[in-house]
Amino acid sequence: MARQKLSDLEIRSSLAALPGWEIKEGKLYKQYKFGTFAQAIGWMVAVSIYADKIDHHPEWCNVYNRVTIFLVTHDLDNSISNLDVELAQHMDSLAALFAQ
Ligand code: H2B
Repeated sequence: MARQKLSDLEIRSSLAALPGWEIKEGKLYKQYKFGTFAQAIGWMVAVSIYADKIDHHPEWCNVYNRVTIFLVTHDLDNSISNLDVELAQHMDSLAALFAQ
């Protein structure tokens, strides 16, 4: 799918439908807290399969049961694109399958 830079208005309206997501350092940002380390890693593996499929990869960091995420599009001068929003939506859907 093509990457397309989003306008500030498009980013704001996308955020309205993405609970817990915010803009930090010019990137889409969220921190998830799972019940256990295994749930956090299981979710990361599920997300990885999807991220690779759409060729759009998160910047993320895991510490025990927490995962900190930053999403941005390097190919578009580090702007926020439709693929960042799509990946954020998919992360939330998959998180619902893992206990938090
Ligand atoms: N992931 C993210 N988050 N942003 C990108 O711009 C990006 C990517 N570009 N994954 C892709 C890979 C690009 O490097 C390859 C060549 O398609």
